[in-house]
Amino acid sequence: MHPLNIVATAALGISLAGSALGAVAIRPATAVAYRQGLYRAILWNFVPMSEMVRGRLAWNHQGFAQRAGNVAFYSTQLLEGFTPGSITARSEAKPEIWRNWADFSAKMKNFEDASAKLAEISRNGNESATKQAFRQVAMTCKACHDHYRRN
Ligand code: ASC
Repeated sequence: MHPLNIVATAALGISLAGSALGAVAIRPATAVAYRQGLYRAILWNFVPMSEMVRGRLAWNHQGFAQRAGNVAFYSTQLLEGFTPGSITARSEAKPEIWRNWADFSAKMKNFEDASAKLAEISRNGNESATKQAFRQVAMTCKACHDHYRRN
């Protein structure tokens, strides 16, 4: 394929995936790679926050707030990556996600809301309030993983 055609195809895929017409054929492997990329980016930011909360890394209020903002931003982009039935050998997603979509998306919303709250609270710089809000976010991670992630 001509390189410009590849660019055009990619642009079309992105614009349609972002629209309400989610029926466009996105390969499962593409969706899995997209959401795993986001989860890795979230983890990249989450681990240093976790280390600060546990006192294993020096408390850095600005660094924490920056990472919390990153997680809040990424969190809002996860759900669209769960295109219907997109499971591959690499995926840790369980089919229960699509059988319980209302519950899954509500749990995802809890993660988004808790992350937004953490980003806001951490900007204010109160260490104990930030730690408390971080634990709330971690619980929303776990709530989903317990039901909808393999392993
Ligand atoms: C992590 C991680 C998760 C969450 C979860 C919070 O660091 O990899 O999946 O935190 O364990 O309970």
